[in-house]
Amino acid sequence: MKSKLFNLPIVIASFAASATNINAGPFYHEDSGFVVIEAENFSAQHLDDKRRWLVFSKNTATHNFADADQAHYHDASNGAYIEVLPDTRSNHHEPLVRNDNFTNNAGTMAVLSYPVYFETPGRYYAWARAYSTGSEDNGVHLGINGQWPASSQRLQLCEGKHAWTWSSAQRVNTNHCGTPNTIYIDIPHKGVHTIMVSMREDGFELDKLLLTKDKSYIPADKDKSETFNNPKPLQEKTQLFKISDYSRILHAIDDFTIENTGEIPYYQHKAENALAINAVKTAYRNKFAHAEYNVQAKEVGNYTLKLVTLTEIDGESTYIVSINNKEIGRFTNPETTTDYQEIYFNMQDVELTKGDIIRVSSKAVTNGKVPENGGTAFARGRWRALVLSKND
Ligand SMILES: [Ca+2]
Ligand SMILES: [Ca+2]
Ligand SMILES: [Ca+2]
Ligand SMILES: [Ca+2]
Repeated sequence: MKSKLFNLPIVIASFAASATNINAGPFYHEDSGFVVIEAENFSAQHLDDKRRWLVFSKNTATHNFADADQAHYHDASNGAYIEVLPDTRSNHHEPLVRNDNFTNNAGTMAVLSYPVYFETPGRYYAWARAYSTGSEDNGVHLGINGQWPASSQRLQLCEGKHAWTWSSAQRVNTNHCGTPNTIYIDIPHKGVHTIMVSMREDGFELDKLLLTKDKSYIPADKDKSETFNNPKPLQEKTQLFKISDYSRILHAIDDFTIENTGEIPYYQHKAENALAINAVKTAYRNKFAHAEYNVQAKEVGNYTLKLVTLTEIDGESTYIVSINNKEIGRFTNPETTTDYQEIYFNMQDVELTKGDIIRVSSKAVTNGKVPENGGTAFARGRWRALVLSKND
């Protein structure tokens, strides 16, 4: 079972490290007309019962497949490469067996996939960095999206034996070594396309692929680094941190109506996305302000309600939730040393009917701890949301 090890693509450290990127593999994109791929970072391999691309690096275990040469990872880009094995035809004395150790039918044996996002469609000249030690290990097919265009079949190396060598030559009947700079792939439109590799001759060793829109570009040595898709971090939420299982969030500012009953009003504290009481006005202190929500037909059902309030250092406000003037919850914020921490108060088993009026009330209070203008500062009864979680 040791050989199974060979089948695993190398995982790039930067992709493996992030917990929020667990499913991300080495996905490529075009960067300014270039796509650079480490061959060992393929996403998938198919049709590999007879021949299979195996990854070689300093971490590779020994194997017992037919193979005429030693491993060549020392000079390989990224310290790793792939070879399609077994290699039962390493020289022309060994018999050629079609669809076994050789195939001119591109896309039928040991097919690798590399998904790439292309911003720029058009013609890309394709180069392969390969290592050949004989005459029967130096041809490979390239393709795109399951197609194997005539322009990208039979990539061939002749020169540069026993060294990692770039080639973009296509083998033709009149020149078995291939015509230099003739392999190309046309990208039909902007979007994700799968660049593909398949076996032509077993024993082929492939280190790296380079696609360029620049016909005169000639890669050298290990050339450019891989062109990875490098997404920016996703936007994380900055509020309602612990709300993860809900049917509907009723936002204090957006969904509640500030009740106009002649009692004290709320104002909208936009920066904190909360309703609040302007406790600068002494007449607004120690009295309840109210806001209401009218239950819609689609919200009828049995719920757990969660009131989200915000702590304030200068007082512990009281909150009341009622439905049709019947109180279903009364809560007081805990003491805090940090302003605007979210506090969650639960109300279980709440039946909501169409037309019900949900009212949230709160009060501006002081705990006498924060001096202000000869007196002490008041908490403003801030709250952010009422969260509805439907019970099954
Ligand atoms: Ca070998
Ligand atoms: Ca061979
Ligand atoms: Ca070989
Ligand atoms: Ca490589």
